[in-house]
Amino acid sequence: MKTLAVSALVCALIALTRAAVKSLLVKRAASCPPRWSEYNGRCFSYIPRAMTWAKAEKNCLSMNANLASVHNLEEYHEIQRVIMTTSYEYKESWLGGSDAQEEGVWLWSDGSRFDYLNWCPGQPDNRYGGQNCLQMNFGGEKCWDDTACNIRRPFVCAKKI
Ligand SMILES: [Ca+2]
Ligand SMILES: [Ca+2]
Repeated sequence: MKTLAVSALVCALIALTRAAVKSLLVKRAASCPPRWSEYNGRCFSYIPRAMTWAKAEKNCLSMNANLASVHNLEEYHEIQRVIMTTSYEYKESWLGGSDAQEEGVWLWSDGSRFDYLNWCPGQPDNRYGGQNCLQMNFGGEKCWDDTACNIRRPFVCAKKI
């Protein structure tokens, strides 16, 4: 009788585990909309149409996203890969960083912590006293530069799953 109870319990556990794994797999498959790529709990999309930083952010917002924030080198490489997949080059593109509210205080438009930096050497330099938006894939090192927010760049949107 005891053996029967134990094996029933084991069967129940196996069934539960299978159900949990299945629901995880199903959830995972349905996690990002078509043409968005999933990485580390977020969905990323490269929009090749060049526009100002603010228009780019509004465009992302219309898709329930923000301009992408970046929190480590692996994420940065993933965003570069997403751009490369569409444009076949490392195009200079907007990310969600800006110091428009206060010079030198960088914030991500999605409200996350500015906890990772990949500035190019000598950047951010706020050149001509008016560079408040963050473009990626800048220069030979494909790193970050602050530039004028009203120039037009393609951009990367990101949203949580
Ligand atoms: Ca600035
Ligand atoms: Ca600059």
